Amino acid sequence: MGLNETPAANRIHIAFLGKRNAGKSSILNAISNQNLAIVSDTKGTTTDPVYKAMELLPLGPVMLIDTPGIDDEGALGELRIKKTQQVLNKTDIAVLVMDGREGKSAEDETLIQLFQRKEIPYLLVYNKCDLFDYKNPEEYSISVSAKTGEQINALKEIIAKRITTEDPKLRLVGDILKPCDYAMLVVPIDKAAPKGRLILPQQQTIRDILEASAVSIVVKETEFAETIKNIGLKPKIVITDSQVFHKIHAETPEDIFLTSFSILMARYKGVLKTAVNGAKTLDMLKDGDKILISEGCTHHRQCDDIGTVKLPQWIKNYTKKDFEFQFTSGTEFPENLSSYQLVIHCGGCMLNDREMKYRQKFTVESNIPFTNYGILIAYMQGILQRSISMFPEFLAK
Ligand SMILES: Nc1nc2c(ncn2[C@@H]2O[C@H](COP(=O)(O)OP(=O)(O)OP(=O)(O)O)[C@@H](O)[C@H]2O)c(=O)[nH]1
Ligand SMILES: [Mg+2]
Repeated sequence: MGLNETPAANRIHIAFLGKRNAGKSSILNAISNQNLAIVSDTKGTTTDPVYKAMELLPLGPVMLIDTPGIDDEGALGELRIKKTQQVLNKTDIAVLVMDGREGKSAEDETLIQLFQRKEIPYLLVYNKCDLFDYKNPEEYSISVSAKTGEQINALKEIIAKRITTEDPKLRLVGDILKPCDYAMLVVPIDKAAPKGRLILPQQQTIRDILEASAVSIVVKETEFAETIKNIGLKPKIVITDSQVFHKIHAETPEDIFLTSFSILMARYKGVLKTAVNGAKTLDMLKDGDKILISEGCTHHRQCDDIGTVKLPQWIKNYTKKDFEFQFTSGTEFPENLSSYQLVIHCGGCMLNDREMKYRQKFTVESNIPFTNYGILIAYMQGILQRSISMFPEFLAK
């Protein structure tokens, strides 16, 4: 991935689904104006989801996902359908593609029900309108021809309209800052930090502080104590990387708010309250209980080390109990959680919002407590209460 490219997690994921031969791959090619996906009149041409990152005007950075036909047959077909459902866990907009001459089938109705159950905005595309008289019968539906390109631009526009914009109430930190407030950001530059840039949560926090007309002062942990002494005006808040949470906690006067980037991200993604409650259940677990530690990415050596080695050790030191740990990484996540007493997830920087929300929702609906690395670590270090006390929803009454 180039330095200036949008990470996959921040792209709007648009999946094309439907029966075999409906023209899913053809539509993806028409939209992207490239021959990315293989097209043929043989049913079942696409056998695995195909991902294509691109800029799609007027939307911006998107991830287009071509999928195998939902009506596939046999044992292999079943596997493909399972894959398609996994795709839906990260889909922001589902585009149901149909052969307009046939209209909506039972399989299509089943897919629509699935979209509704998963609360995924969707639209209906009646393809091959070069072969029938086109009409636009329902809301959020359109007739197009992938072959002639007719209505393909209109399709892009209704995809863009279908995107539910983020809840404007969700802010990283700007909502608790007034103009000209100081916010101090602590960013360690160690060998795990990417070369030449800041990571996304740090960039987004600085941006949000600017939008609140407040002031960011960014320092490494080694200059923090000196800076906070010399700064003159008292900062409203200190936001630190979790790795140096303990040190910064000790060096931040008690009357200054202190939190971490991962806590800000958790709040922004709507998982903070659940994760705080989840962390507190650690005290109630018994010897032999099963804990799932789930990592969203497969290639971060540093995350891997925290998840599989450090975290179990810290948990053991804190609880003095013996738990059974199980681990998953990347896109795999158990379909049945009933054997676990706690799920601990990474911050999810490599997963898109929808996938993270799905995992949280699924865990909570399975009646299993859910928390994440940063919040659990803060809890075990006795800093959690302090680091959420500034948010309206946690303010002591
Ligand atoms: N006339 C006409 N034919 C089309 C149109 N779109 C696709 N086709 C044809 O329909 C057939 C199936 O197209 P694909 O894009 O491979 O369909 P798919 O939905 O990806 O099919 P699977 O990968 O098998 O699930 C091909 O022969 C296409 O050339 C269209 O708008 N008009
Ligand atoms: Mg295909």
